[in-house]
Amino acid sequence: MGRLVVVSNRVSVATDRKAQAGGLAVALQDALQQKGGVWFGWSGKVATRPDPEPVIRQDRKVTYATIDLSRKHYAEYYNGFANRALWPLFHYRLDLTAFSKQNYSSYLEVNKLFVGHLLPLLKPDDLIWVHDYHLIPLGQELRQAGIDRPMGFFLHTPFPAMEILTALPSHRAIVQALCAYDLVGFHTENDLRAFLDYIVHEAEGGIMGNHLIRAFGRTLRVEIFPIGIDTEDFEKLGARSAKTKKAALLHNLPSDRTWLIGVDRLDYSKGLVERLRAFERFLERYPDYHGKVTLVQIAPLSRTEVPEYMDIQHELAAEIGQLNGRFADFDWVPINYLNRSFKRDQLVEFYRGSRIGLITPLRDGMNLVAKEYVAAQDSDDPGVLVLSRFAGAARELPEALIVNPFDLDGVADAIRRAMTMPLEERKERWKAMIETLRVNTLTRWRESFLEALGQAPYE
Ligand code: ADQ
Repeated sequence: MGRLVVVSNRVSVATDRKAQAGGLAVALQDALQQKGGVWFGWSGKVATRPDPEPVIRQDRKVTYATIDLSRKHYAEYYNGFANRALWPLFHYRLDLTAFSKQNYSSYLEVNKLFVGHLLPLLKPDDLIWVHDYHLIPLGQELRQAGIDRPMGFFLHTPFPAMEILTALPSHRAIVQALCAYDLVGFHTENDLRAFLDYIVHEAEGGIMGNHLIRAFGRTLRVEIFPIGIDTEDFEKLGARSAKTKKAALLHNLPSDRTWLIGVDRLDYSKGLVERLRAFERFLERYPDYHGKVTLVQIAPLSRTEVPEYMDIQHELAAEIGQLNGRFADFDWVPINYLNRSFKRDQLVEFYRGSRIGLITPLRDGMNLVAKEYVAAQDSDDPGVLVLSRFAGAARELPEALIVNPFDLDGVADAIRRAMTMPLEERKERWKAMIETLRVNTLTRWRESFLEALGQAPYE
């Protein structure tokens, strides 16, 4: 059996599993330790010297290779092209998308550079799995370097509709690069449909059935692999947190208060401003709830060097100030806003202690928080998930209260409905959701992708 080679923008080196909030990192590490292999990517640091070399660390069967980015590449490849062109575009934010030829050149350059450093680490029968929008051209570069091993790519963001994607000057090159892989995975049918639409109508490609397509002179497999969570772990942590009954944030606060929770990286795709406005609409329309409900919004800062992220941070702070100023009382603030990260067990305490999980992104590839919220609930008294129709998770969790985050009245009504939902209905909806999550786990996601990749080449 071949080794596994994972390439992703960031590498999570296995040191302390418990400290890792991200389940994805653990899932990939488990696969790497089982099969042996390499995890290659950016170290997260900016180089202090020119021409940085990878730092190699060996942990049992896995080689971790991380490389610093030059200041120029950090600005142009990471902040410039990945986070100011592809990220907003893939999240349907053409208004926030900034294209530049220079940034695109750096993007290609970094992908080529990564390949140059990866090649000496490869063995003849490796399976190669590349992750996310930062590294789309990596497979094509590997092919050009003569690697003909099975290569898979998984996109963690949405894949945008053709009309949006074609606004990117290099759209054709990007899709052609995707077609250099043997297997391309998406979260949802929507993403896959958008991709196929492009293949047929822009790339003169064809759909051959059995998940196979033909485009740019290659045959590849394209399929959906909805990412899951470690459901069992979240269920266990949820049960444990109920026993300790001391959610760090919640335990000193009035017990007659109902909590709504939102947990998101501070990103414009997460719909935070719209969420606050919807909550404000709820407070305007249902004054009986004044003094009784608080929205706890956890939003650690993210990509702070990108101007659009500074803007959203300011906008959010202003919105919260205005809202709290308008409604707060001596003994009540409507919004509790926390710009920090928490350990997984603390997050679970917040999830479990909150009557409503308010997860309303404007666009999201999947949204794991929605799944984590459900898994952490008490089966005898579960909370209600209010979930945006534009999160990939809505496809798998139709029993949530599905909302349109742009429709403030609709979200306000859903909050009210969740507040008054009878126990029987809450239990019924929760049961259907947890059953799905127990089947579609993170392990299943990883195994099904690797199984499909193991069958390549498909011709
Ligand atoms: P993200 O945009 O980061 O991921 P999400 O899927 O919600 O979004 O994952 C966030 C993860 O970070 C969750 O596991 C959550 O528990 C954790 N997290 C969030 N806030 C935290 C905090 N304050 N402290 C600690 N942990 C926190 C991208 C895509 C998503 C896709 C995932 C996986 O944008 O759409 O679901 O990748 O493919």
